[in-house]
Amino acid sequence: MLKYLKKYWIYCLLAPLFMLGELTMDLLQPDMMATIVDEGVLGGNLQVILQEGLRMMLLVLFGGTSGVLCGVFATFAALRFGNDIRKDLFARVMDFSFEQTDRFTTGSLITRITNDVTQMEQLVMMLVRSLVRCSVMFVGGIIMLYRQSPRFALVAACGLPFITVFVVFFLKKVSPLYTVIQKKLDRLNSIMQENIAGARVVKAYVKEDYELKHFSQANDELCDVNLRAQTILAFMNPCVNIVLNLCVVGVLYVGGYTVSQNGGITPGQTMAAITYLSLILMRIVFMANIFQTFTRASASWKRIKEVLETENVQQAGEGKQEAGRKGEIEFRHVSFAFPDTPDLPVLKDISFRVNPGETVAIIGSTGSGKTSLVQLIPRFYDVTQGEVLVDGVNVWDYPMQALRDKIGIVQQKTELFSRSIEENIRWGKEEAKESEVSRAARIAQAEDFILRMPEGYEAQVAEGGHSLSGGQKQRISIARAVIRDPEILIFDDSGSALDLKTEAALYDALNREFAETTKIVVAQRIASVRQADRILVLDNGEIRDSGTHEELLEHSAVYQEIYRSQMKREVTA
Ligand code: TTP
Ligand code: MG
Repeated sequence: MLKYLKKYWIYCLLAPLFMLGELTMDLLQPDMMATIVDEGVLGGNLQVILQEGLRMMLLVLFGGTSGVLCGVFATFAALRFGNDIRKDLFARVMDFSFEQTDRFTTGSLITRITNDVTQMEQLVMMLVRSLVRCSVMFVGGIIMLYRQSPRFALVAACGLPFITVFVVFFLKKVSPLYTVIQKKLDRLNSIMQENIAGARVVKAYVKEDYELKHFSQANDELCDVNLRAQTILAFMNPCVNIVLNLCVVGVLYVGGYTVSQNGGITPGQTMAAITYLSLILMRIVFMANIFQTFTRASASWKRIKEVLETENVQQAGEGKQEAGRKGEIEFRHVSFAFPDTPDLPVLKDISFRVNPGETVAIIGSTGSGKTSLVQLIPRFYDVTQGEVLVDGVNVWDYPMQALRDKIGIVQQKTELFSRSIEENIRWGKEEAKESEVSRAARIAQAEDFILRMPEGYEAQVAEGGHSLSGGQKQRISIARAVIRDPEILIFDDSGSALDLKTEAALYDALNREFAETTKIVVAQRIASVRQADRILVLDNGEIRDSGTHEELLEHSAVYQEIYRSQMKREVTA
């Protein structure tokens, strides 16, 4: 945490310094008031009233200005500090592997980047403002009270232990609740995020009430814990007030008695003593608030640190990759299970080789492991056994960027950003010229529909790509991949939302323009794979057969079955 504060040390220093100016005003004012009352009002000396009044006004001006400056510097330090942490958190999250993002959950990561950082900002604000203010006021108040009379200080000394006991008691009860509150907030954010992103599904199934119940339950749980914490704290203030008022009675008694006995205490001093007394005792309550903020922030800091200290589990290599462009892929006895289900193998002993420039298709029923298999090539996940080689080098030995630069992958689930169509395509290669963008769109069979739109390439894509059809989204993400002109192109069911004619035109264009590029085409339809140089038939995580369309039709039972079922469907249709 200090690492983040160090950059703003000057503000962290200036804020408390100006705070001292504000404190001087708060501490001297009651004393001046005592002089005005004793010498001016009771002594009938107008001169003293005017003189002290003027001094008091100047003091207020000085104190007020200091207060404003203190606030400005403290806010600056706190917000800049939070800003830096948020940036680092986001960068770290961007660096996470798929497995790590899954483990933290999206909702929790959002809470950590927003709410937890806000708690830390409040802590900094409090450290540079309230902590200094509280401690100086407390000590200064005692000194000033003692100056009025040591007897008053004795009264304060009697009240202090009681207030401390109350405050410690309540804080002990409330502190553990803050960790619970953050967990509940995580859950609420997860539900909200899922439901807002999936609003169309919720509506399609008319599940608004069902999801509202789900949300309300999480919301109520959060509210309940918050209420529990606030109720405990609500008891603290009356208890402190009772002690405080008893002390005020004590001061009045001591003051009144001594004044009546002419014992050296004036009415003005008694009045000032009451102000100082509240000042001192209320500091304990403020200290309790500081402690609360501290407890909340330390729970938040733990969660922030957890993210900041999580290194990407995937250790990348240091550049042993061969120079030159080839595009060769080899799987050697690869087995794979997802990290959260290690006992459930998704791929079993997969071995195959794709030569540079070859087009290999992977076909198989849903859930057979096609997506899992292609995700191992750019290291979205790591193999459990065996090895994956790209251009003869184990993918583990590549620096991550070098490996991913070689590959253009169109994932099964299309993710577009809420920017213009052009920006979405250019996302694959920022420095691409306009001609490259339109070439990529042409190859992806997207140009026609883009130019038909009134705004063409400038048309904005709505959040989640909702303003586009499934097939349009697929084609834009294909354009985004091909614009990179990679050595290897992977299409994970990327033609599934295209009609057969458009899909055929897409593969024709790819074969024409990317003849040298290695292509892996994952598909469910025979029509999408029959042109491939080789087809791998995946069944329940294993490669059953491989060969050309004709070869497979001859000797692969699984392929024949897929072929028959699709032919039958086409005939009946
Ligand atoms: P996939 O590899 O996604 O199967 P697939 O691509 O062949 O299926 P589809 O044609 O429908 O796209 O999944 C293989 C198995 O792995 C499946 O049982 C689900 C499981 N799985 C996970 O456990 N976690 C994941 O993140 C994914 C993608 C799959
Ligand atoms: Mg899939």
